[in-house]
Amino acid sequence: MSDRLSQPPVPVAATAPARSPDEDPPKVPGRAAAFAGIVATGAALAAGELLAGVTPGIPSPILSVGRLAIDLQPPGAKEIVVSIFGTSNKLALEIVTLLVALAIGAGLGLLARIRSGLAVTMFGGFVVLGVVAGLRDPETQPTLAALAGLAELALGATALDRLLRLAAPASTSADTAPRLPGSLDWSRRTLLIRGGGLAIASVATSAVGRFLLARQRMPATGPLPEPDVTAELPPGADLGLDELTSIVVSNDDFYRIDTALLVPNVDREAWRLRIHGLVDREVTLSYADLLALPVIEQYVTLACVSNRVGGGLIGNARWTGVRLRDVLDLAGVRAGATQLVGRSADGWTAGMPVAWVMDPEREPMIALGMNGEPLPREHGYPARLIVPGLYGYVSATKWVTDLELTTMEAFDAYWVPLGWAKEAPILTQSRIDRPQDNAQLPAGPYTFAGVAWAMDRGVAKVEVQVDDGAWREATLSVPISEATWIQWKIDWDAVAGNHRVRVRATDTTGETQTEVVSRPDPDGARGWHTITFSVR
Ligand SMILES: Nc1nc2c(c(=O)[nH]1)N[C@H]1C(S)=C(S)[C@@H](COP(=O)(O)O)O[C@H]1N2
Ligand SMILES: [Mo]
Repeated sequence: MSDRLSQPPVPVAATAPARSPDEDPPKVPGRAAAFAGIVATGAALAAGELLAGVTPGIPSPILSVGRLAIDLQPPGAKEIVVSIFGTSNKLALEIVTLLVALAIGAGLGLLARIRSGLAVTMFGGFVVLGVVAGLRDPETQPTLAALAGLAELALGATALDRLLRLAAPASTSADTAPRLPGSLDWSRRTLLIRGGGLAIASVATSAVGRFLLARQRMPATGPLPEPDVTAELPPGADLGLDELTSIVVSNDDFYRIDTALLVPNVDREAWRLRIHGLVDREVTLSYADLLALPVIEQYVTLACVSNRVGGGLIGNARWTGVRLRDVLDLAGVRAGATQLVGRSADGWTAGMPVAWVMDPEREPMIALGMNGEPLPREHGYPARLIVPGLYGYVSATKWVTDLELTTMEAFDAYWVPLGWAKEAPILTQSRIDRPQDNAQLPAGPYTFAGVAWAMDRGVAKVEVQVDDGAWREATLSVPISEATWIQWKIDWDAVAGNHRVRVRATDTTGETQTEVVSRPDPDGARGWHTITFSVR
């Protein structure tokens, strides 16, 4: 005792016993190590988000790995994910990706207690995975991505090392300090304060990064060309009932389906469309080259194969653009070509029969505008395919940059190996918009209404059945064309009780929808839409 007191004061750091390299590091409690791993991983990811936001060409690690997960998904996975999370499935995927990364971080923190070199190496391995996943995006600049990866690794490894040091039970000073039972010792409190601070800073940094990333991708639009051929809505095209989906869906309300976590950021001036494969001469067109062709306008209803009976993954818009056949003629389609493959700026593909595209009965187009505005970025700016009568996944390539003429046998597009049909014309369907399921209506006169479609054959009739009554034919809106949906309505005298209403459409080939409701895969949902409601 007296010996100790008589010693000259020394700096605290110097009292820590020096360790030789082969000595075991001080034992860090497991929870503290996992915490350190999570915080360090979060800091590295946050740095990645910030760098991606500040510098175009640097990929966001979370988005890159999420995109990889989408592309590597097993058949059927999308159906399950969409049925659980609906249209928030992309946000859900990002959150899951983040949680998995943080869980791995916890594991690395634990590993670092025993083998810190191995933990840092594995940390580096995950950073490399993130960078490699990012390289799959054509907008990524490899050198910048690699430098960003190094910075993320350096930050993560440093943070892990510092936090683990804090977590190590302090030697002399803490041993001598009196401890209240149950209280945190000083080193653990420092770990929580520093680690918590770093975690908060990481969340803030990520938010700034994402804000900047979104700003990078602000619409870079331009004037839409004046069409040489305009499309008019015939009088009576819209029945104008409230709660009934309008015959033309606004760009803001139009459904959106794609595999892109980040909407591709395509510059109209730099954009090119290459047409190659089984053609007489390969051509590459600029946006200005397209505008040298006649510009047309037409209404076409786009439908998603994943739409369930009664679902909303369908919409009708006025598209402005050039005829796809005019573009293909510039290259000259060779006789042996049976499949046209559209490829997007982010590597997605759709494949459709050449015969479908070449049929003079319909007018497939390269759309540049939607409802009188340049294509919104989410809907394919600056150019996309619109092919009447085919589901979107086999035709409607957004951000299209490449058209390849090949054979049906030679190539399977994106969704085909995942269990979806290779050829997918849109099935005849009808939907009840009013009333909504489980609605309560007052007794008295009521009008049932909805939409029906059979692109691009056209709807011949829509029939409605209340309870077990007779099928009655509904009044139809004036069709815009066979490439679009129609609205239907039918009056009814609502009587008290619980009721069921069903709808079925017949197309112009005479085919009526089948009754039994089936799942969307592999080639579109079938079955009559049914609504139950009560009148009191
Ligand atoms: N590049 C690209 N284009 C794409 C897709 C995609 O994932 N990537 N999805 C397709 C699908 S499945 C549909 S239903 C339509 C939807 O178009 P929209 O989002 O403009 O409504 O786009 C098609 N075009
Ligand atoms: Mo789709």
